[in-house]
Amino acid sequence: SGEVNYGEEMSYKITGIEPGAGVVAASEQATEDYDSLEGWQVVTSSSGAMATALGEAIDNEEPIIVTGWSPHWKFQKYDLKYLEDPNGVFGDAETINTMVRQGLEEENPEAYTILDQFNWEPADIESIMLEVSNGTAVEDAASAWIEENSDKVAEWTEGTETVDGTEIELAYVEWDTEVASTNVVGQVLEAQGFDVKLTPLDNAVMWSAVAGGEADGMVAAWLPGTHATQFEEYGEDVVDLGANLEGAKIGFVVPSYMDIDSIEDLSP
Ligand code: PBE
Repeated sequence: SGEVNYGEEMSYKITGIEPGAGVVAASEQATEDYDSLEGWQVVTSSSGAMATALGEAIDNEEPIIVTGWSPHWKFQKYDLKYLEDPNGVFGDAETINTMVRQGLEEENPEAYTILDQFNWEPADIESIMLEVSNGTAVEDAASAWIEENSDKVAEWTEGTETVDGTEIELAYVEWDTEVASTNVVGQVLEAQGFDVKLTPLDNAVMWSAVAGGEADGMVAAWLPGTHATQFEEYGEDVVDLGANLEGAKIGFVVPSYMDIDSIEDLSP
């Protein structure tokens, strides 16, 4: 492999997502760390635009490299592979953690406990993301999942009592993963009697909002690698409730029909 000049075919462009995403920062780092990516550029856009570009490239059997992550519905919809990353720029498997503001445990113990107990598997979140990618409203996909998984949800609310309109605000970023998880947790809290507000923000703003107490929490911290910069800046001012999902990953993702396996198979 490595003989096809994909660089020229792609104008040396990697299809990125939102500028604030950790996967974009890691991708830009990769273009500096790999000789094979000299002269390549990460073009930022949005998660939605990335998904559209990926779908179009696959329809036309054209080469494309996207800044990808798992869990994600694209792996269920298309035949894709991660490019090997021998330099380890994208890190290993990650967890998605829940972070809450200081003082939440004392001031809102029921919400704190539910957020602390929230925990699920890649297959759970992927099933919701797939529905949403097929056109179902996220509110409907989330409520259907909750209905079908009442055992799991009961574990999250275990030991808590219902409340009467206590306010709780969750920050998130409009990435497919976070849209799914935040909506599920929001609906579970609502069913327990909370007055829930879900606030979409830029990544860094999400972290600073929880650190500064403007938001009560978030379920969108990708660690240890993807949000290392944000964790370094805000980690001491947030309360880390640990992983809500294990087996997350980021990297360059390409259609399986591309005749390369590693970042090193590309050429400048
Ligand atoms: N993501 C999805 C985010 C974290 C969740 C991989 C696009 C990021 O890169 O920051």
